[in-house]
Amino acid sequence: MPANLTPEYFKAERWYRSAASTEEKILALERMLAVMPKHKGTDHLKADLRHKLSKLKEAATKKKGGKQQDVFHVPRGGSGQIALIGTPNSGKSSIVAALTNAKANVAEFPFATSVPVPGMMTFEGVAIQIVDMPPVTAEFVAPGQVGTYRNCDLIGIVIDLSAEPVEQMRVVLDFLESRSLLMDRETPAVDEHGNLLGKRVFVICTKADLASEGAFEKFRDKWGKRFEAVKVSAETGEGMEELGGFLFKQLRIIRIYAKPPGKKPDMDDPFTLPAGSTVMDMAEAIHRELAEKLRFARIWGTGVYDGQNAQRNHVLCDRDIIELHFN
Ligand SMILES: Nc1nc2c(ncn2[C@@H]2O[C@H](COP(=O)(O)OP(=O)(O)O)[C@@H](O)[C@H]2O)c(=O)[nH]1
Ligand SMILES: [Mg+2]
Repeated sequence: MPANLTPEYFKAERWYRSAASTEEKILALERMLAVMPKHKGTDHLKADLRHKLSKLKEAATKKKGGKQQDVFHVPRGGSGQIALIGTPNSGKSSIVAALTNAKANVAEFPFATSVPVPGMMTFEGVAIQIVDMPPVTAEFVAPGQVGTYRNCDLIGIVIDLSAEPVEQMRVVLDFLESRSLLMDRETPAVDEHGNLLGKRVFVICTKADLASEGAFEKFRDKWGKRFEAVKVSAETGEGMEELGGFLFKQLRIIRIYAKPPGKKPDMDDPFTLPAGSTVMDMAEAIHRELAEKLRFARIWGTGVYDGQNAQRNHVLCDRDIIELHFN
């Protein structure tokens, strides 16, 4: 491994290794090539990556004419994937359209959305993927839909506050519970080996502009203990600004900024790790093999004095800045 590859490079490399599709692999490789330091020591690696890239591009063009892919498999992107769920017309597509770059299909008629549509939003430098979904009803669920939910990090129930929230919750929870997709304090969902199947779930109560006075409070009285809930309106924009922070909180991740020794940290492009991650987890996120050579870290942030030395098992906090020192 040539020396002086940067954290940025290793980040792109990690993206490449975790990429779920050929298209995503291509993007990651291009990123690796773009951020690679340019000098003699990297010539070999560069040639190697270019070779891989052209192979992948070839495969991608071939595949286009080939067999169809499962449209319900949505490759994960960003620091977390949130799949929405709700009954027809509850307001799912409007939320995805308001938050992300995706062309979600907002419509007055039900079943306008027939396949998952992923969109990407950013909250304070963190990319969060939101997936618009076909509706669920008591009678009909699109085949394949379960697969999308099985694969996501978090499920957001979208409730139309102006129309029978109790009935909507019944339909949605029926769907999730009957497929072991729901996890909360009352419902741990595990398979026979004890693996978790269920997802954490929260609720977005929308159409606040149409709802009757006190509808949200009533909803929270009934469901608040099991599910965190927010109130928004895609129409007036009420609550939409706070929604980004709420979604970030639901993902339970922390932002960590890498600082090369003697340089300023890149505050625009944090690494994201599960809450509770340690210095060693961060080192592994940058580069698995390099992590074993970690000698110590210096941290600027919460619960430490500036530049404090920290051991491998030190638990990091959201927004910490970390400088890693290797052997
Ligand atoms: N007044 C109001 N209408 C909304 C709001 N959100 C969605 N709608 C309307 O409700 C209908 C269904 O919305 P859509 O997002 O397509 O619902 P979906 O079927 O769950 O994806 C459309 O006519 C939207 O314009 C909202 O917050 N307020
Ligand atoms: Mg829709």
